[in-house]
Amino acid sequence: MGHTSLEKIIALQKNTSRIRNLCILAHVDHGKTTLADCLVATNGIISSRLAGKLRYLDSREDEQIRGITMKSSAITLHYTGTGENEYLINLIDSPGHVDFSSEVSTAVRLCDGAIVIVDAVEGVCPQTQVVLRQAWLENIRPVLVINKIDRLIVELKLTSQEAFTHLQKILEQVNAVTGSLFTSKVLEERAEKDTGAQSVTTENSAGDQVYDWSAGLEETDDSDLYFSPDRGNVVFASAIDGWGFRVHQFAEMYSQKMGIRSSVLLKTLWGDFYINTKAKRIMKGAQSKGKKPLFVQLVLDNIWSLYDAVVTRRDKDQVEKMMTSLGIKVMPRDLRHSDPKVLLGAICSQWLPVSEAVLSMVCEKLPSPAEMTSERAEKLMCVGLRRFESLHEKTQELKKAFLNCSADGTAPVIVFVSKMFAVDPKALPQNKQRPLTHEEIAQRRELARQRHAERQAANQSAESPGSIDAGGASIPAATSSVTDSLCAQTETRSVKAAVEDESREHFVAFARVFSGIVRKGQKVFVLGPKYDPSLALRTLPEDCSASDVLPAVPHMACCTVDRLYLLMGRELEELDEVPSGNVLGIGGMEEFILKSATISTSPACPPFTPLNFEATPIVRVAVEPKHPSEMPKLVRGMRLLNQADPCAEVLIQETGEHVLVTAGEVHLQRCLDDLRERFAKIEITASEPIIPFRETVVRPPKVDMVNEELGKQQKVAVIHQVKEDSTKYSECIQVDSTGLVTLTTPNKMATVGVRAIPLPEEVTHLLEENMELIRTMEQFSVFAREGKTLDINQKILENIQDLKVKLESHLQGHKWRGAVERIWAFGPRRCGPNILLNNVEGYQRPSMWQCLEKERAEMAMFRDFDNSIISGFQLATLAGPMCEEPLMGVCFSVETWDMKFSTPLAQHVSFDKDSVTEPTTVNQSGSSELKDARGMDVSTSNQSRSRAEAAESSMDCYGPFSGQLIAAVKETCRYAFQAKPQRLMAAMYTCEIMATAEVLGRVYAVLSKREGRVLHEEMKEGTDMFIIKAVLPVAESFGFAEEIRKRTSGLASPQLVFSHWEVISSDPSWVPTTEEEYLHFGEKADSSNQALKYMNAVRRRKGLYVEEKIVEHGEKQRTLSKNK
Ligand SMILES: Nc1nc2c(ncn2[C@@H]2O[C@H](COP(=O)(O)OP(=O)(O)OP(=O)(O)O)[C@@H](O)[C@H]2O)c(=O)[nH]1
Ligand SMILES: [Mg+2]
Repeated sequence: MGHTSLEKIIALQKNTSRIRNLCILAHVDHGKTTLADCLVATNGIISSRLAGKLRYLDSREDEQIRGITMKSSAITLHYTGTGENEYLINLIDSPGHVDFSSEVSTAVRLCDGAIVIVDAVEGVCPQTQVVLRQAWLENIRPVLVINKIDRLIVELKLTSQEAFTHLQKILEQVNAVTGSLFTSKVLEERAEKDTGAQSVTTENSAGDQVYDWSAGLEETDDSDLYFSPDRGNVVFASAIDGWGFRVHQFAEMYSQKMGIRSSVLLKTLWGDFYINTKAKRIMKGAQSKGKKPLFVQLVLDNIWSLYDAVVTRRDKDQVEKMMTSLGIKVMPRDLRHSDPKVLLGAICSQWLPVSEAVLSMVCEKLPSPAEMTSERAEKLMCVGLRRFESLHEKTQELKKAFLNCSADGTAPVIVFVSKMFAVDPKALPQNKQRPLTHEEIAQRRELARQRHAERQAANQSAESPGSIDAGGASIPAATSSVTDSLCAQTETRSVKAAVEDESREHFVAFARVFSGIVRKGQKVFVLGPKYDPSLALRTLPEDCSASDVLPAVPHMACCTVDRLYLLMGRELEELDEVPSGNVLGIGGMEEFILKSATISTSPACPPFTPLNFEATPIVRVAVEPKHPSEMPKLVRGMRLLNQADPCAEVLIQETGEHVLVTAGEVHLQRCLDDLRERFAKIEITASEPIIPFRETVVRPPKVDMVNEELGKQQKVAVIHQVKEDSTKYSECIQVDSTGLVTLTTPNKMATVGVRAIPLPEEVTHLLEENMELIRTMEQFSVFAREGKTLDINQKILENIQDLKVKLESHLQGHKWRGAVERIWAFGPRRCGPNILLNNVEGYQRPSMWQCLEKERAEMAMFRDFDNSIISGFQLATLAGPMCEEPLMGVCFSVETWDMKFSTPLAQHVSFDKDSVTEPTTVNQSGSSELKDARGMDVSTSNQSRSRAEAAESSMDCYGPFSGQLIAAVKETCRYAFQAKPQRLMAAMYTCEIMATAEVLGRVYAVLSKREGRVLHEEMKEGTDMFIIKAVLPVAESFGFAEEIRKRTSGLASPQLVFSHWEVISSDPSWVPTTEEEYLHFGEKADSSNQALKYMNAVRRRKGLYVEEKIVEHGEKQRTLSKNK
């Protein structure tokens, strides 16, 4: 606990305006945990000598070994600012490594502000941009710390003047990122206003409302947004040496010395100003006049000379002189220490303590929980596409609770749990051995004495010993049978009881109270992310509470708050109640919450918007226990892991494999370690990472493999080959030379003709990016079919419109005329990057884009079995013919769809079974024919019933018709796909590698060995570092970071971020066809084909047939012409 008592913290928790919830965000290794150490040391939790070395918040062993943070953890600190103002600071340290960026999201959600750290040497890095964006998206206010300034002095050996220019550049870079975020937001808002105004004018036909069109970028005040030293939201620091300052500290210091007003100094210290000593005036234009800027002269020069004296020259006299002028005294042992950094630390921590600079900035510049903006409150309350105004009235009322952040007992309790973390049961306060206070020791002594006396009395009266009163507050009940009077033994027993409980994994919910007071033992509602308050309010009685007996409501559970904890880094302290505005831990929720949830006493509370995770889980491995009998343990362990990690996914594949999906290699390693040592506690083996691929078709290549143009002749040969292949197909399939595949269902009732067309790359990208929008459209269509309407937010409608326009602009040309309007479905899973196109003559179905239409078009109707076609397409796109991986960037155009039968009876048979595969198949809008069929069915005579049976039995051998149609469509799509040149697509990472010139060559070597491609390379200004941006296939990335680190002796360490899918240019099924190719590759063409290798590896893993010749000829193999 350090030197602040629990009572003090509890008292501070009640004063909402003095609470600051903040997280530390930065790129990996920029010094977050080191800075956190310095702040933690101010509370005496760790010694200030160890601050920066201990990395106290990296409590896991692997975090300490690897030197990176892997989870976010919170600690509560007490700070006394100027004027005896006391603050409570809930500090959350977050990881910077991309693999753990989901942990950043969980941290940011609970905070009101963030300290963004930037390394003074590396400057703005990819993750810095990401975290700034995350802070922005969550509407939390950032402050900046430029850290590691010592490196500019010691490593880069910059002069103070050079350092100033360098720091200015960094600040510009950071502000540029914020600026771009801001601009995009303003533009978005303006667009929103525009449409708002339009609707106003259309509604208000008199036109007396005047709308100010000029509102825009120029007018919006953005000055508060940027980081600027004179505004006090920037700290310059070296966390490791323990110093840091804001310019106003120097302004005050010099205003006395030089007799210049501190406000003037503050404005001019950071900028192009210099001091004219003769005139004693501050002048502008230091740079043009070749003068030393104020910041260099008054600030940096002091620091530079201190480093020079202490670290570089080790000039004792000089040091002593400086210390006396600063009025600092250090301990003699620090003065004598052989490591100059110790002395430096001792001086700096008194002169410019970093903790003071950072904490005072945080308290001044970051908002308290009570200052929640209305924008943020609405954002938190509106899940996805809902409009705030469309929420239930009672739900809307809760906005007040958010804004007030009131901690009085009557306010509804609203708590958000952003993650669940596993805690070692030994670390739980209830299981911990507390050092006893003096009174307690005395009390125990007294008790023991009493017991001793009792026993003696009992012995004397020759009676059996009576039971002992264990009701004393400090003696747990488990010791009731102890007859020995020694306290120590009592203690060990209680510990034992706790150990028995250890087999259960304890989870603590990482949460924050947004309104009300949570109390131990309180009954609350736990609301899942899909909970819908308006639905629940309809079913629940008015003014009900969680303690009532209530009917079951989906995604809602009632539970009792078991335990409340104060999060203190590695430790937890138990609390009885936590008022609004605080970060806390809640115990006993593991049964009710999987990863995140909203807790409230009001059923009107909406679930919070889901956290937005930046990382895409992409690396998957199959795990199994070393001893098969331990399977149940593994299953349990995986379940716990799933709960404990915000980003890891655990699934069971159809093959029965247990698969773990993680964000990257480091994350994977951590998950496996957790499984082994914590959750499953068994030995496990993990497969090689399962690498995802996508399958696609491309346009026929114009050149062959040796870059010779393909003539007509060869093209004809290829077509012949397709024809030859088609003889392999069963009789009901026809493939024509243009790739149109026609297939008839086994019962000969329906024929479909499908052609596969590659989608332009931009379209695929667009579809991928807008998955959510497509899902919304899909949902809208489903609702529309059921006759319901879905209220979609205006902004989302605009985005859909925008998507449509973009699609239209990319799908140009003869082939795509009117294609966007004729989109039938997207797939797989109805929202993927493939398109099903309706090119059936005379079939006008309701458009995909009907949510954009003001009134519904009456003309268009669904044909029967429309849904079977969609289902077939979904299946076909989910697993392609090459290696059963999902398709991407393929358009299936349905060109013919003939149904031979129209007798109502046959339809009746199929109608009934149609709904087996797709519950939404039944359409109400169009199938009047179908209704007739049913109507007739009711009144049919026996005769027609027997006809129906006959019809049914005649089709029985092929199964229900809709099923046949689904299978037929799927097969047609597959054949159509195969009729085109097929390619695999590989997942690609991007990485930014920073390396010095000496190791550049080696970095390139590793990259090219792993089929990476350098996108660009530039020199980082002011340093000797190069920044290389490259892309690398995920399939080749395992061990990449490690290899780079080794080859460059740890100088470069890349971070891999999933970026996109890329077509592998080589054809896996390629065989030489042209003369040149024969000449070049030999007739066997057995040189390595990367795509084929990948494809076969996937097929082998999935247990599919792999076409491979092991030995081609019995006799000694010929030496073929040299391959490339
Ligand atoms: N020279 C110098 N090194 C520093 C400074 N602050 C931190 N470091 C070093 O930078 C390395 C990374 O520091 P951490 O505090 O672990 O960085 P982090 O941002 O928490 O890293 P992650 O949590 O993994 O993202 C450590 O070796 C620190 O000693 C500083 O001010 N100057
Ligand atoms: Mg860290």
